[in-house]
Amino acid sequence: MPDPIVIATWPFGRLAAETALKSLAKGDAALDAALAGAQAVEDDTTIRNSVGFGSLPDRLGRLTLDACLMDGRTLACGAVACVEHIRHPAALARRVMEKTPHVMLVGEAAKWFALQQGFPLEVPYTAESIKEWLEKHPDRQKKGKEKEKEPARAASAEQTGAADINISEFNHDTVTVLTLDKKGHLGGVCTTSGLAYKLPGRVGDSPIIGAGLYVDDMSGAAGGTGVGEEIIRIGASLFITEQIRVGKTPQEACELACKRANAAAGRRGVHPSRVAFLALDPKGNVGAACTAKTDFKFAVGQGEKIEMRQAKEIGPEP
Ligand code: SD4
Repeated sequence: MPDPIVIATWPFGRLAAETALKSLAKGDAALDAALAGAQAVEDDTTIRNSVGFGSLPDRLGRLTLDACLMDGRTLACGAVACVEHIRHPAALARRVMEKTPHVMLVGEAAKWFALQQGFPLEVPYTAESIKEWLEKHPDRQKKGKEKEKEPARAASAEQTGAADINISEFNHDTVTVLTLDKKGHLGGVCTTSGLAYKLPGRVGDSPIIGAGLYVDDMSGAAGGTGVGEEIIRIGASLFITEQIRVGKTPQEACELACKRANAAAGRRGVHPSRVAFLALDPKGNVGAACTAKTDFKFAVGQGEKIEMRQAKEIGPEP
């Protein structure tokens, strides 16, 4: 049996990996360990970018959270999307998985279910998150720049809000935690507040099984982070695990997903967005890759050690 292992997205993945590794060392199941790791990041309100309370809200100032999880033993899975005032959306997703016949609950109804399950309603904002949200609001930045633009272009960006739905260094980051336990089972959890300043109601890849996360003991575990629209478009996580199923290594499978994302952007005549993938197979092999300029770092925890690694960038084919 391979040693337990955890991998988790972005520099704050270290906290997730440390927490999950302790849980795996005690003999906890992969899913329990992944959830403990993800929850540690949800609980850290200094992580402003986009996980849990204290992160940056949507365009109208509402913090809405998305999460999902999946158990590689049984393909049991659960998800919540666009849920407000609940501190632990990944734990709520687990209740959807365990207490309902459904896979996903959204919005007000997910909050209603949370209350029914005994989750408290809490205020998700901190003084720092409100200050930063106000200061960096794209509409505010735009005001300064608008004078330089011709009026027609400024108006159309205003109408759709779409011009700002991309990634910069401060508006994103999702924690995805993939684990392999002592018994050789895989688990995965993904939790986020999505892209900062997203349009109200927008849901990205993170709570969508097959897009932001997929976990199957018979193939592998995979997760995504970055611009969710691009990850959904190529069904990335299921694609990666299916590549592992037919013999690719997790590294090869993640690189193939980046090539798909690049090709999909090419077909629409746009530059590829920043997306990143990570994957783990049942033997404990790890892979990760990202599109150009994504600068994707991830944590790998095994034995007593947590190591930060830099993912390979895959640019568009010439
Ligand atoms: C989303 N994929 O909501 C998430 C955001 C993210 O790194 O992961 N950013 O689209």
